[in-house]
Amino acid sequence: MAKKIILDCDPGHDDAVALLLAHGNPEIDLLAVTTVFGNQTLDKVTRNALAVARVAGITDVPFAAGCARPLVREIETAGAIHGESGLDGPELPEPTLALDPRHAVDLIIETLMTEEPGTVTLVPTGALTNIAMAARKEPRIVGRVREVVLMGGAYAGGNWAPKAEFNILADPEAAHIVINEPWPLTMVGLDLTHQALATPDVVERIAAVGTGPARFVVELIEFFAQAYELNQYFTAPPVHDPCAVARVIDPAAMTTRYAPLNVELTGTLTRGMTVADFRAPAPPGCTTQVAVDLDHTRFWNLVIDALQRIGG
Ligand SMILES: [Ca+2]
Repeated sequence: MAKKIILDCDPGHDDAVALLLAHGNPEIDLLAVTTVFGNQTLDKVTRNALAVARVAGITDVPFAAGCARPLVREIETAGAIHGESGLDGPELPEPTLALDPRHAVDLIIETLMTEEPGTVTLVPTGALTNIAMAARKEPRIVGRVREVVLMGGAYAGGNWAPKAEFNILADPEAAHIVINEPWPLTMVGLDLTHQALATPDVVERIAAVGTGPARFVVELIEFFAQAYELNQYFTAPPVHDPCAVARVIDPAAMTTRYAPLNVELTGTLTRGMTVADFRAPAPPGCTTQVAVDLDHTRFWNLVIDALQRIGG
């Protein structure tokens, strides 16, 4: 049976790859795509999501725009990594899909309250504002979600601050809400996604698919590679967000570890840090896992297989 997911994203180069993977993989039933500010402003990332929908040939999935700013802090975007559009590099097609009129928070709630309890996985790959708002507006969703598999955070080091990852630092209070709800939650953080490098052999394999969507991904990765080389000294860029989708498709593509997890809200140097407690085996009933090791080949095989299935 296909695994039902809601992808809550801020495209974003790696969000675009996550969306293509979710659409192209036959084991995923993509119920909805929701957008949140983050890599760029809400207007830009929403337009980008609809442009990627056109590239992927997605016509039957509702796309809804969500929160335009964090719960407490001021908005900060990631133009240095994703460019002025949020998806610089390839030429973006004019969207053909119309935006769903509902707010993302309402679409998330309505989907979870309609689907069979325990069947829908939330896959947030941006700031956690929409998910936190949904949990506060309709607390019953917490018991109905199968799992939250989020890209964000890190238990070792950060990227937007020495100890904080961008998605969590973008809205630490929202992350605090989401991580402290009792739903099963897997944090696919930088510890894992920095292993998802688009190495030259990977880019060659994607190019060899030879389709429009594959060329689109190659152009995304080329821009992303330059940005990561300039900003963070990577020789091949980490493609974070599809790792969360891959975890839902094929849990064995990565190892995880149960650990109590929380978010630092008040640290003067560490605000937005995700703190995992590895000092002892996780206590009984611990609901939070963190991703540790990625099977690089298995992960990229999933992405390439999805592109082959999408065709075009
Ligand atoms: Ca993202």
